[in-house]
Parts: sequence; C-alpha cells; structure tokens
Amino acid sequence: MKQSVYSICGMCTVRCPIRVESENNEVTWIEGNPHQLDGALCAKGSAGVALLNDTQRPQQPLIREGARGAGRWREASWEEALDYVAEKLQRIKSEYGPESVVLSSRGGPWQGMYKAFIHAFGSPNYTNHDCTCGRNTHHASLSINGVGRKGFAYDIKNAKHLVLFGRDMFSALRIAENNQTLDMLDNGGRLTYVDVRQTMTGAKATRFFQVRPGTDYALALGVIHQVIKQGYYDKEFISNYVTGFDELCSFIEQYTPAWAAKECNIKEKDLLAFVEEIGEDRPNVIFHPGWNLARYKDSFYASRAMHILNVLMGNIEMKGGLFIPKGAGDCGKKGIRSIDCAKPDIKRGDGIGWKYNHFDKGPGLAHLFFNNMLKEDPYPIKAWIAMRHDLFSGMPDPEQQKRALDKCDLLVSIDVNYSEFGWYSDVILPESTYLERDTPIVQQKGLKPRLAVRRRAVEPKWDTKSSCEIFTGLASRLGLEETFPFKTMDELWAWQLEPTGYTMADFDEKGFIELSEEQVFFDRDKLDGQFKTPSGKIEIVSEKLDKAGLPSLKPFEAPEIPKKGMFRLIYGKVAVHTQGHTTNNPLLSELMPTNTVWINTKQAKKLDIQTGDLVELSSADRSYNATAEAHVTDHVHPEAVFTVHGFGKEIPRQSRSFMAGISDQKLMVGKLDEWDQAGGGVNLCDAFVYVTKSIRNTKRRVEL
Ligand SMILES: Nc1nc2c(c(=O)[nH]1)N[C@H]1C(S)=C(S)[C@@H](COP(=O)(O)OP(=O)(O)OC[C@H]3O[C@@H](n4cnc5c(=O)[nH]c(N)nc54)[C@H](O)[C@@H]3O)O[C@H]1N2
Ligand SMILES: Nc1nc2c(c(=O)[nH]1)N[C@H]1C(S)=C(S)[C@@H](COP(=O)(O)OP(=O)(O)OC[C@H]3O[C@@H](n4cnc5c(=O)[nH]c(N)nc54)[C@H](O)[C@@H]3O)O[C@H]1N2
Ligand code: SF4
Ligand SMILES: [Mo]
Repeated sequence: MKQSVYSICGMCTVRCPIRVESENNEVTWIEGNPHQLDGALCAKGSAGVALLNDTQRPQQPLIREGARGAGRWREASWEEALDYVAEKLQRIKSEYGPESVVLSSRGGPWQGMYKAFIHAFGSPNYTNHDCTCGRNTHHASLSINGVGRKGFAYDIKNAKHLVLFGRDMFSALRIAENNQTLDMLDNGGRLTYVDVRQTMTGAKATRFFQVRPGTDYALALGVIHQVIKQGYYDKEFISNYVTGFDELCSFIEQYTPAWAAKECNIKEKDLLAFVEEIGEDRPNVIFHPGWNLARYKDSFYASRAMHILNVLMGNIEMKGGLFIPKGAGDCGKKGIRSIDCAKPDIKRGDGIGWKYNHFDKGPGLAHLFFNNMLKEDPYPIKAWIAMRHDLFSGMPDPEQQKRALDKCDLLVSIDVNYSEFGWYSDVILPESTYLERDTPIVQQKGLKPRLAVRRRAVEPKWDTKSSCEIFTGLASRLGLEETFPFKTMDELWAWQLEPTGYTMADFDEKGFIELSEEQVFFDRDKLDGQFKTPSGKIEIVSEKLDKAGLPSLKPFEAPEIPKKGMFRLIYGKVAVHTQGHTTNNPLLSELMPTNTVWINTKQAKKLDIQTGDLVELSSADRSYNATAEAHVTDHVHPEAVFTVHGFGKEIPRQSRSFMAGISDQKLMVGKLDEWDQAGGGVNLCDAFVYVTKSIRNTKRRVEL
C-alpha cells in the first residue's frame, strides 16, 4: 500500500522538514516538505534510502567479546543487551557513585530526553559535541548579548549584504539558509566570503578574501576601525542598547585597515572598498558569527567581533537583519511539555561550574573530561554512554581519548552505524534510522514559530529501536520510571500537546503546526529586557569575562608560522557528506569515495608534488602517518593544507569507507589540551603536520 508521511530528515543535524513516500514498507521517494522547502533536499537527504537499506549498519544489539577495538562481537537480544547495560550501570553507581557515568550526545532538540535520563540516574555529567563545533560562537554571543548562539537568527532573504567568515554555507549546508541566500543574490544582494581557500560559497560571492589562516579576528578589527572612522554605525541603537562603545573606540584605534591587510595577506584597497559597500548597504548587512568555530585560539574573539559589527550596523530585530527567534509565548500560545529532570547538585567531572565559572553549564565541555579521567580528578569516571556522538571522529586525538576511556568499565554506543567509538566500545545499541522511528514533538523558534514531529515512514528493517524506546527500556530497569512514564509514543505525544490544545491530527495537513500566521517582530524601540546580560544591554565590555581574568577586547596576536616542512592542517565539509558518518553510505560513497590533500601550487612545486601524487602527512610528534592523493591548487593559502573531514575510517564491517582517504582528527595529536580559554572550543585548526611526497608513488618506485 502506498503511504506518504511528513517527517524530519536525519541525515545531518540541520533536520530539514521532509515528505516521505513508501510502498510495502519500502521508502520510494523523499523530498523537502513542499510547504516549507518547495521540495528541495540535498544529496545526503536523498541518500536516506541508502542508509535505510544499508546492510553494513548494525542490525541487532552487539556485546563485545574480544579486546576493545578487536571487532569480535556477540549478537544479543534487546532484553539481554539492555539488562547487561543496566546491571553494569547499577554496579558502577553503587561502587563509585552515579557521577562516575558520563552521557554525551550530538545535542539538538531531543537532547532533553538524554539529559533527563542521566540526571535521573543521579549524574550531572551530560555533555555534547559542541566543544568541537559552536561553543566559541555560543559563548561569544552569551558574553555580548546575554543569549546563546541560537538567541539570534538571520533574515538573509531580505538582507542587502551577507558577510561570511569561513561559514562555507554552500558546502556545509542548511537548505533553508541556502535558498534564502540565493534569493538575496537574485534580488541584487551582495555576498562577501572570507576563507583561507576557495570554496563553493566563495565561488558564488560578490567579494572574496583569501586570508592567512587564523587572521579573521585581525580582518574584523580592521573593518571595525574603518566603520567607526567613516561613521558607518547606528548611533541611536548604540546609545539605547549598548555599553562599552567608548572603550571599543579607543581599543580599535591601533587596528588600521593597512595593519589588518598586512596581517591577513590581503589588499588594503579591497578592505576599504568592502567597508564602503557595507556603508551603503547598512543596516541590512548581516555578519554571520560563525558556526563551527572550534578552530583557533582566538575564534571566540573573532566571533565577538562579528557580533560587534552587527551591533554597529544596527541590524537587530528588523527585516533583512538579525532577529530574536520567537516561541509559543511570544504568539500568546502555550508551549509543549518536554521530558525533563533537574540536574543533581554534584560537581561536574569536566570542571564546568566550579573550576571554570564563565562557561554555560548546560552541556559543559566534553574535551575537559579526558585529562580529569586519567587523574581521577575530581572523581573516577567509569562509564561513558555516547548517544549519536562519535567521539573518535568528532574530537581530536582518538588515541589519547582511548587512554582515558580505558579507565572505564563500560562504554556504550547508541548509533545507527558502527561509529569509530562504537567499534571500540563494549555494547552497541543500534538505533532505528530516522525513516523507521517516531520522535518527540519539538518546538522550532523563529519569526513564525512552529511545532514539528518526526514520524516513521516504514517499520524498522532489522532488530533496532528508537532512542526513546532505548532510554525508556534502560529507565525501567534502573527504577527511573518517574522520569519516563510513557509506554507508547502516542501517550508521550498526547502528554506533550496537552497544554497547547492541539492534537496530532493538526500535523496532518502540512507536517508542522504554525503557531503564528504572521512574522512576529518585537518593537525595536522596546528591546530592553531582551538582552540577558547583567546590565540588560548589549555589553561590548563584559564583567563576567573580567571576573574570569579574560579581556573583553583582546589585542590581536598573529598566528604561529608553520615550521619548515610543516603546514597548518585545515579541514571542512562537503555538500555530499555529513561529518564522519556518511562516508560508508552506499550512494554517497559513490559520489565521493575518498578525500584528497589540497596543497598550494608553489609549495607543491618545492616538494615535487603534482595532482594525483600520493602524499604522506605526519602528525607533529610523528606518531601518526596517513597517505592520500594530492590536489595541487592556487586556491589554498600556502601555509595550509586542506582536507575534507570524515574519511580515514578503520571499521572493517564498513567496506566502502574502510581505510579510504585520511582522517584529520587522527593527525591532531595532543589537541585535546589546546582550547580557547575564553570560548571553550578546541583549537582544531592549530594543528601542524609534516607533508612529503610518499614513497608509495608508483612513479617514484620506478625511479628508485
Ligand atoms: N554537507 C554538510 N553540511 C553540514 C554539515 C556536514 O557535515 N555536511 N555539518 C553541519 C554542522 S554540524 C556544522 S557545525 C556546519 C559547519 O559549517 P561551517 O562552519 O561553515 O563549515 P566548515 O566546513 O567546518 O568550515 C568552513 C571553512 O572554514 C575554513 N577555514 C579554516 N581556517 C580558516 C580561517 O582562518 N579563516 C576563515 N575565514 N576560514 C577558515 C575552511 O577552509 C572551511 O572552508 O555545517 C553544517 N552543515
Ligand atoms: N577534525 C575535525 N573534527 C571535527 C569536525 C571537523 O570538520 N574536523 N567537525 C566538528 C563538528 S562541526 C561537529 S558538529 C562534530 C560532530 O561530531 P559528532 O557529533 O560525533 O558527529 P556526527 O558524525 O554528526 O554524529 C555522530 C554519530 O551519530 C550517528 N548517527 C547518525 N544518525 C543517527 C541517528 O539517527 N541516531 C543515532 N543514535 N545515531 C546517529 C553517526 O553514525 C555518528 O556515528 O565534529 C566536530 N569535529
Ligand atoms: S541539509 Fe540535507 S541532510 Fe541535512 S537535514 Fe537537510 S536535507 Fe537532510
Ligand atoms: Mo557542527
């Protein structure tokens, strides 16, 4: 029988709305929700069918038999696997206390459920992936605006100028944002793109700056200087809502466009021309504050500078600018209920909230656990549950992580795939793919806030379960039914919707429930109270940072120059893969089976490297080597080599991605300990590698 359901894509964490057709329990068609995306979907979204049918994903629970990572697994029933995990957790709890269990997840709108589970268990140690993603941006926004990185959204479609610093949006996709940007360009808008290499986004830009790696902050300081000098800022907005502007003016005096151009390896006249453009286009100029900004030791300050530029443009809470996302309450409606449990009042194992007080306590900072685990400080960590989180792909230096995780008695991976972490773990609890599972209702804030829900398109192909069923199953074994009292998804949905007056039938027409028909803007003259800083204003100088011994306006320090024979290792996304988890997808692995190493033409010449030659990359301490093909190009800065993240997998059951290409995170040896002290993000782009032509080149062998 033919069926059609509205649902939510799960091929990456953007979670686009989709419509899925199926027949006889087979998915036959997926498209973007026509009411929101006009049917548009990316290649990864279309390849969801291949994930569903992939026989190289775990098909039932697995319990480790041999040594960790050896790949010997015993197939288990769900009863047995959940009993096994629950018993171990109970034993660890009674011997070491509940706080010795960490649960990490990919974050996102459903994280409340995972957080509630670990809190109900008695541990404060919930963490997520964000220390290698958006934490610097998040903390930058908190320090200036008093709200986190999702406290503002962008009306790109109506903007006149979008400025992106390394936000490679046409590779690192978000379909709705991509469509908006294309509309903006069609309407005559301008796109300025800054990167150390040319990208899909740079190719669409009206202005492109190829900067020296790690100098975004310098460029932003030069732009701020010139904007203030030319008077291209909104004086009224600043006097109403901003503190610290005078301090900014004196700080910025030294950072002239000529200075910035030199630091960034760009032309001063181009910087000046850019400032003239934004002078014309303001207030509808949007500076994107960055997404994955776990890059350099000053990325937090670079992101703060973007926020400051937005404030100078005076673009807040207006069409074609930044806006505060609205929720149910802002439309006079009641919000949904969500599973929740208060955090136990115990010190966190990563030091957030007692050793480090200036960070958001929510998910803490995952990388800070590992050293503490080795020292058992402040207490031993004995179990790590990774829910939709591949620590060994998403975090640097998996070997160092393993040394800390080896102190654990239990490692659990809840994943739809074999992840690199899962392969090393003790138990794999396979989650049903997003096409096979229902998930709780979520509220999506925006100018027109909505309720959305993921509904299964087909029954699970194999013996897998949804995370909701997995956590409920564990909760009932651990006596935590009070937090998870739901027996069925229908019960949970009904409970969630009860205060709102809506029913599940209200999702039928469009797949979502619109909480407002009109866009909701706040009165721009009454924004007091919207900025959750101590003063209630946008704070360019932050007392909280002061208290933590950190400057609000930090002098620029030029990034290190690579030593002879070494390059800075830069990574990024491509449109056809998601992080590290689609390189084995039957369709996507065909589109892009491996990665290459981009190297600048002049540097390649010195090393006698041509496109197609094999090159060897070695970590700074020479403990890890990897070989891939070179891609010689002018479009990457001479100090850096670039590769696409997600390759170099070593999971034998994934034959398509096994040993294909190189892994950037394995080359980042020692980088768990290098992080932005103000923003909390790991400095992933502060890794250096040796690059040589490989002796494995057949041509070279003949020569030898
Ligand atoms: N297709 C696809 N889309 C995705 C994802 C995915 O995995 N695949 N993941 C999603 C997620 S979780 C995230 S966080 C976002 C990430 O979105 P982005 O942050 O936009 O993406 P990245 O590809 O991590 O990094 C973008 C660029 O930073 C550049 N870069 C490196 N050093 C510098 C520098 O010093 N200055 C400047 N200006 N640029 C520099 C790199 O060359 C790269 O092109 O993408 C999201 N969308
Ligand atoms: N060196 C380097 N490090 C990086 C990055 C980089 O580009 N280079 N990117 C950074 C960024 S931006 C991010 S966001 C992080 C991401 O790091 P992670 O959060 O670890 O990355 P993902 O690969 O998105 O997802 C983790 C796991 O979720 C699994 N998964 C996918 N769908 C489902 C599902 O429906 N259910 C369950 N249970 N599991 C699922 C995948 O198989 C994968 O094993 O990595 C960061 N780290
Ligand atoms: S960007 Fe592509 S993969 Fe990600 S949610 Fe949207 S359609 Fe799915
Ligand atoms: Mo990310």
